[in-house]
Amino acid sequence: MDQLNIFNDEVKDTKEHNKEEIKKEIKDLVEKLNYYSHLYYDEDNPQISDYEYDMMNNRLKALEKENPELILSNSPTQHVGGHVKSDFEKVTHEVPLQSLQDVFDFESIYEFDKRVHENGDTNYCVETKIDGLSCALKYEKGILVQGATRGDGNVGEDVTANVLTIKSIPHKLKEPIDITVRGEVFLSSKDFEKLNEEREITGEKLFANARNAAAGSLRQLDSKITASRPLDIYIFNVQKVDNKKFYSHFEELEFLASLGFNVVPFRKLCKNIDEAIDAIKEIGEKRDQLSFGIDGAVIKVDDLELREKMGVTFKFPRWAVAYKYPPEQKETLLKEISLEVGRTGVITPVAILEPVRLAGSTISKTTLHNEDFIKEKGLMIGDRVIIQKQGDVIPEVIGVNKEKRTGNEKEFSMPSTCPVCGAPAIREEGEAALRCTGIECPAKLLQNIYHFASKEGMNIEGLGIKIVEQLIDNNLISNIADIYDLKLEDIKQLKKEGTKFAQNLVNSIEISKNSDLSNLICSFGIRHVGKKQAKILAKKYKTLDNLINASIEDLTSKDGIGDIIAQSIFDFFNDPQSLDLIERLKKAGVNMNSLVEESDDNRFEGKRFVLTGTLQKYSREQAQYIIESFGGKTSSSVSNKTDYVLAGEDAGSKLTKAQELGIAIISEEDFLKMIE
Ligand code: 0OX
Repeated sequence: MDQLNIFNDEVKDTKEHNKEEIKKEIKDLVEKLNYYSHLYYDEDNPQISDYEYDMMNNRLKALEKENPELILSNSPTQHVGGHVKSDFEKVTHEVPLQSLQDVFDFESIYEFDKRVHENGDTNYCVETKIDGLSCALKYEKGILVQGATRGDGNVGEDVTANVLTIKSIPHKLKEPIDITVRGEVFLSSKDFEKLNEEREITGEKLFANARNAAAGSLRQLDSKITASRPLDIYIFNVQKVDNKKFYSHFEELEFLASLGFNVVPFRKLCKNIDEAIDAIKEIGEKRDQLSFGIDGAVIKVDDLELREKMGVTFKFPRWAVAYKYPPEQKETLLKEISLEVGRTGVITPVAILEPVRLAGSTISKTTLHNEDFIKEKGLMIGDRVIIQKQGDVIPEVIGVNKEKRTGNEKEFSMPSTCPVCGAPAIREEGEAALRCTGIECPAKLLQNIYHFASKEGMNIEGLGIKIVEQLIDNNLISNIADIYDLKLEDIKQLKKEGTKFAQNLVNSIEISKNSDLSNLICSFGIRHVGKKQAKILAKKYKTLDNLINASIEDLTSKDGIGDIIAQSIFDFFNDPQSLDLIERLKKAGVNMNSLVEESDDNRFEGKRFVLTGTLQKYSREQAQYIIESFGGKTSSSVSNKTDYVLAGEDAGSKLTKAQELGIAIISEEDFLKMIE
């Protein structure tokens, strides 16, 4: 998706545009915002920064304000943000969890103050806006009975089992009261970095930022995974309380602290808007030293009666706004430019930087994309460069501080040969990328195997980049199919890795043989074929042989598969090397078919499963996939609505709960019969 000029935030003179252009721009913005919102909410995988999202959203709002007749019904401005993922039981919030109106400058804060004073006088409370996942916690007689995500603000997901694993959430309050509170679940910057380091070693996909790591950790169907992540929470609101009346928000926060909650740590009572702005500036200055990430500051009317009077719009409370800081920038030294070779042979220049803290993490390297990018920015080795974090996602070099040049800086040029295998490196016409032409380049092999084993591919847990590197270095694998010849003894001999690790890896290699056809197609790393295209192809062709034999015309007869993708698929399956690989995988016993053949077989329709313990034949994801393909649902916690609990080895508390509630418990064997 191409980049918009989102920083041009003002709608300067819409009259200059003709209506058609505006209509097109609105449509474009709505599509992009909905796409990014889907990635953010459903996939926990943001591709752009909050700042970029907000800027696009602002642009859309401004255009819609000027042209109300062009507002589209699917515009994100027409519905409250957020989605509800179907894997969890739904919870309807008794009191909605509202979201906040964003503002990007102090002028808008003064306007907010003016609106407030049209209704009355008040203090303000300024708080850090913690960058995590909003949740509601419900206590009855002081005992925690339910934890739910915000979802769309009205309906969230029941994550009680997971919330119970968070150490800083009290299970019992200091007073036996009925209360529902709201807070932000988050991971500290340190814990987030540690988690990503561990994931790099085990080969799991890295989280883009701490918020997604927190969301991904809380929205786990297996609460053991949540328990293994050091999630934390800060509480900032009373949603509902029985037999108590508060007059001030600040007083409410103090009461929450007295009940035993961790209350949002930066909270300042301000007498007027200037004090509030000072508090916002203070948070901005301290931002770097906070142990957790923030995505702004919140200003709230402190007087609760005035809040009542001001009320809400259809989307936001009128008595609070969120101030969003511009993205953080830092200057640092460009020490070196190194080269990385990717799966498709693309040679990418990478900036090696003097480490700096930026928006909650330490940055020591970042991509420079390609030769053109380096030229455009005029980068030289030894330069002082300005880096900016594009929305807590990827740090980007945005410019050079040329005034600080000493004359010792060195020009950089891309190589003519691959830095790994020495084969010629070429840049094809019309392409920005430089590619290694070596057929047996070890760097490509490394990345290919890593991709094959990734979650979107064959999901071989434990086969991370470091292990693949060791396996190649020890001559244990020189081809993807060699993975299936690995023996326990081979893995055991790898440095530092114990027997338990080796046994687990052998097990997940074995389980990966039962992956769905869509995973197998995706695992080949065919150019332009990702998870989405692989699913389309698996659904259409049902077996790998059918796909191998498909003509280009047949391939393009399916929505979502265009000419370029079809050609790439066709070329891949007509390459003898690919066919050799497929033959070897077949011999190793790798499944070559769709796990669920009949797409209209809805034998599990209306049935809700809970998975617990370890299965022998299928991974949790595979079992989940099968259930959903047959029209069933899976959820994380056992309740009266659960139809079956599928209990594998070492099943824990969910099994006990199912026994208590008299819910049907099925073994893996029973399940296999049910899906025959
Ligand atoms: C935060 C945070 C979020 C209460 C009513 C509207 C918004 N992420 O830290 N939300 C709120 O306030 C809610 N406060 C916060 N501190």
